[in-house]
Amino acid sequence: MPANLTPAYKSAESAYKKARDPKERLELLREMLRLIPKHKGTDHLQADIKSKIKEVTESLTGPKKGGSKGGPPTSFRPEGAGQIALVGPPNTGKSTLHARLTGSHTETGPYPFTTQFPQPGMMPHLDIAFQLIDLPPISDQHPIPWIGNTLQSANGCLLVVDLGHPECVEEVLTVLEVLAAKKVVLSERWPSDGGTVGDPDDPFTFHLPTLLIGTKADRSSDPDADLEVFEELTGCRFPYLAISIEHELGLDAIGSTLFDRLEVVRVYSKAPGKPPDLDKPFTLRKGQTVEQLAELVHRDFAAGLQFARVWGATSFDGQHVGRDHVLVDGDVIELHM
Ligand SMILES: Nc1nc2c(ncn2[C@@H]2O[C@H](COP(=O)(O)OP(=O)(O)O)[C@@H](O)[C@H]2O)c(=O)[nH]1
Ligand SMILES: [Mg+2]
Repeated sequence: MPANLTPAYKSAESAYKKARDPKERLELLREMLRLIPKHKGTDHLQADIKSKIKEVTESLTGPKKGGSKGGPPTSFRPEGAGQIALVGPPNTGKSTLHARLTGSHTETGPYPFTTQFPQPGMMPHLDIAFQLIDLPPISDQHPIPWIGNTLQSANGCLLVVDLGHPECVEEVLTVLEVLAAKKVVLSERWPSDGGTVGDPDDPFTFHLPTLLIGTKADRSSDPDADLEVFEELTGCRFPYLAISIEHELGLDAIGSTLFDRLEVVRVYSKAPGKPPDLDKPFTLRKGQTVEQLAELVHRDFAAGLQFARVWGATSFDGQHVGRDHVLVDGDVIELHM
């Protein structure tokens, strides 16, 4: 029996697929459930939506333990220029990397499964920051019930591997399988490649842009060659970087790669008659407009917006522009209400 989904339902579903904030996703899931035509042909989809609602609700309050709610939260509202999850097998250096890049004090150790719960932190890059989420190792021995849901708020992930470890290839293939079973597909496509392609018939399969990170490069004579061989053996085509915490190698490239691949655009706001605030840019994505900046500055600004003035690389100084004007990195904007 065909599902015969209505345009209103489809629009809620496509908003859900784009949403990153768990609270926003929860609202959109409820809207999907309200709007979905209630008949036999949508039984499966209705059940999927209900179980998603349960999952996201629980993730916001912490995982259930012994029937009662409690424990740390397992999903996070994205902050900064993008949310990036640290994914990988045990002992590859995820927490060490997280601590080095964010200044966090997440536990690290020479034994597996030191990290139990997700740990957010901010990683500065230029005058912005990315949110890095450290995660427990992914393996088939220690299932993590909330992992699929936690990853859904991410804009991308770092797949952290230790190429010096003899079982590296098998372990990473297991990570990919475990995630696929949770409907999370690690994808080599980033927004800079035109974005990931989802399955139009399955709103709950999630494609996560992935950057492969080969750690402990201090132990290898040719870490880039190792990564190339690794991709051949696994059939993966992720963009990759070799790094070492011990030798401070390749660390800056992580921020700049994320910046480019996510197509981050920094925009500086300015009040009329005042100098621009060059300390704290707003972060948008390539192709976003004055209207989307206004929404970021204040919820009600977009509605009352009359025009804007722009100082930047693709406009003459103080140029008047409308709400559909596309912003570029480094633009200074004055919003007129
Ligand atoms: N030689 C070397 N060891 C590292 C590097 N990064 C992490 N390690 C070590 O790898 C082990 C596992 O690190 P940890 O961050 O706890 O791994 P996680 O399980 O992936 O979070 C620790 O003993 C770290 O000191 C590195 O760049 N070089
Ligand atoms: Mg760890």
